Amino acid sequence: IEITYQQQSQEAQDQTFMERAIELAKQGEGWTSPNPMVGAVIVKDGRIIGEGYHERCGELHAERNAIASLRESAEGATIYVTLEPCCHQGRTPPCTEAILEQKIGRVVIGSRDPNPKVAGKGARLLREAGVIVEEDFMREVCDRLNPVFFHYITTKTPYVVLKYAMTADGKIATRTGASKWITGEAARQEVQHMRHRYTGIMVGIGTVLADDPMLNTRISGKRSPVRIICDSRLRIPLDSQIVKTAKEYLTIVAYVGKCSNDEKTTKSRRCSETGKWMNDEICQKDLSEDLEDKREVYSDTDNEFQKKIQELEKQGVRVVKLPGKAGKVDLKKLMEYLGEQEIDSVLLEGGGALNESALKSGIVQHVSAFVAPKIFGGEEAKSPVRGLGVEVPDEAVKLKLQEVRKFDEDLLLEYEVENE
Ligand code: AOF
Ligand code: ZN
Repeated sequence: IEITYQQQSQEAQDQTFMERAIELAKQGEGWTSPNPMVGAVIVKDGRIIGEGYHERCGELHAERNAIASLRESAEGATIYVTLEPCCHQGRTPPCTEAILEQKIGRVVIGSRDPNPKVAGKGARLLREAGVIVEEDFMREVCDRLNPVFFHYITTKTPYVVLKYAMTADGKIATRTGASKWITGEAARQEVQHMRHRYTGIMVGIGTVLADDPMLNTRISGKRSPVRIICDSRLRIPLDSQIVKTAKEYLTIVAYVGKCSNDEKTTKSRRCSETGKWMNDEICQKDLSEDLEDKREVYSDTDNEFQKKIQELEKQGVRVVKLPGKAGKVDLKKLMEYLGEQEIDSVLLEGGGALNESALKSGIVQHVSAFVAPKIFGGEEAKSPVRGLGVEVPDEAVKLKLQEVRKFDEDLLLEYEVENE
């Protein structure tokens, strides 16, 4: 009975300290990218003697920060860390070394680190050095800290969050296009937090032309995201808010180029509004996306085009030419490019056409859908995802409900996307 009691109390203690480590990890939210959020707590004789978290990419890891806070020896102590300690030389030296140097006796780990440079090697190295290592402790809770990191480190492309606010009947605007506001103050404040949390924010050129948005974070002390505009034909106005503030907020405009074969291309393209093929001949055939690509030859040698690029660059915009897919920026390629720029996550804020392309191309990992307690009605009133949509329910993009949150009377539905 005595032993059972002790075991239970040890487990309860472990939980308390891991919870503290999780709380610490969260303090790095929005600042650690492309690194994970990690917290660490060092405990001796049931007392916390050191704690820390990963504050910013390039700076010390959680374990080393916890060690730096020590005011006494950690020999024989337990360290609780929300992620497997690293064992590689990255921007900073391996945490396993620091743990061994301190002669810490036990390491309790939450999440596993899928970084190929770590991936179990950190835990093994500690074990081989004689340290007691416990893995997967409160793993699910710890894993919830870092879906972005887990995706980015394994795919090298950003974790994309599709976010929209709609009425209870699925409208993002009224028939006249008015959309201010769908949700209330508290929900809109949460969107501001999302902009801090994710590294990039992306919209289509249609949204820029219609709303002239800033796409920044309007909470002092918070980070603003890198702004990414999908603008295949480079239509962004030089006097738009985005361009005017590009020196202040990093801004990437992705374009495809002018189609040298424009007439032929428009003819053979399926109209995204009506779903009709613009050319009956091709309508009969199954026009694969590859074929569409071959049909379209893009060039940006046009003088007018070059001038626009120069002017945008002068204003501080980073203009990036990408391959096209059916006349639009190939989103998979764009994600690869953003990944190379260490953009580990993207908040996708519409519009409906870009949302559709994003879902279709399989780049979306998560959906954050706000639902406001009101009904707009109207056939002409837009919904979050445009295009043709699927033909049968079986073809739907499948989601897995993760969490339901409430902001006053608005709901926030958090879904993971089940990409094949
Ligand atoms: C930890 N504790 O607090 C963090 C870890 O370039 P570096 O040196 O910052 O290393 C980044 C990698 O280290 C990152 O990809 C992930 O595998 C791990 N992050 N590990 O033990 C931490 N932030
Ligand atoms: Zn480390």
